[in-house]
Amino acid sequence: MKEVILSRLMQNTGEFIPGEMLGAGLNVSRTAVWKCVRKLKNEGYVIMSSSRKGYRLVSTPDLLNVCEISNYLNTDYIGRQIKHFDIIDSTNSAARKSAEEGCPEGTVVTAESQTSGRGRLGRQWSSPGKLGIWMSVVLKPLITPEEVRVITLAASVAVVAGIKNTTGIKTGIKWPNDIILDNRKVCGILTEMNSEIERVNFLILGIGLNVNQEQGDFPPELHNKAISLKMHAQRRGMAEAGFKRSMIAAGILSELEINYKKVKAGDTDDIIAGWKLHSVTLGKKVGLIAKNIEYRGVATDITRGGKLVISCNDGITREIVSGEVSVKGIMEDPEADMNDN
Ligand code: BT5
Repeated sequence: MKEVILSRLMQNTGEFIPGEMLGAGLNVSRTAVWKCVRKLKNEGYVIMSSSRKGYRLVSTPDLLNVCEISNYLNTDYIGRQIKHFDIIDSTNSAARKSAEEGCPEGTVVTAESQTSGRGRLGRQWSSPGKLGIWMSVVLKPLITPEEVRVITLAASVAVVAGIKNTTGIKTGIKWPNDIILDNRKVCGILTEMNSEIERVNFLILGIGLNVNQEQGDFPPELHNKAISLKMHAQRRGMAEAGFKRSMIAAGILSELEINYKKVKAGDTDDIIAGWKLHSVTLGKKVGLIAKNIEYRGVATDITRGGKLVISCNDGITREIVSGEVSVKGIMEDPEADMNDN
């Protein structure tokens, strides 16, 4: 009911709507409508009430709920169903639960903050309240687990395009899933799957994007590694007040659907080309660890299947499927990543 009332208010922003019209067809009393409006006001919506004229929406808060995101969304199915939480352990865990319960493909889980946001290999993801985009998308592609890699690449390309389209900020991609801004990490992507040997049952694509944090909002250990879009913009004397997260989230979801449709149609050349275009890894000196052995070399290419090609100093060219690759000069401390694993 709250969502219907909010969307009616939003469709008529700036105009008064009588209480009966707001609740029309919902089979609810005027008091129930009033209580609902009070709940919305508590969430940060500024709504004027007049006993004669009804209710008028004056301004909306920056929340990652379905009404706010739908306002900017341009998709057929990704993000058409959104489960929004004020606080949750991890949107990836909630999305997995929804997928297990049979939610439709494209369902998105968003949260204003996460208490146990996670990265790969059990690492923590800092997710403070209302400052970033913490969201997970449920996908059900008819592919093998092998092919999932390309979807992570497609998601990286979508994040870069979504950020560019909505804020004008250009970011880069560090293989395979870090989005980099001013040599620091602005976004991480965590792909988790439920699969059998030959077939993926569902994928959870978790996206964590730092939007409006200030330096002090990050834990000290991330001060040299992490950045938000707002910190970048402030350095350039723009966007003092921060960015609208719902608009950026919708921009990313819209780009994600475009890329996901390409992957489903077997058209991955475009994705790989987009990835190469924005890569901060290709052409750089890299370090990598494979089977506990450390190699150094230069990243030269990415294969159609999403493997990173490294021309190693020992004269051998290796294709890397996963694992950590540190890029010299990106995120200050290339050795740290290598020792993490
Ligand atoms: C990632 O892991 O980069 C994937 C992060 C995915 C987070 C999203 S949020 C929505 C969804 N729900 C979840 O529970 N997770 C996903 P990885 O490559 O392993 O990087 C983790 C490392 O990044 C940490 O060990 C820190 O060094 C660093 N880190 C943690 N929080 C950060 C932040 N907010 N910004 C930048 N770096 C961060």
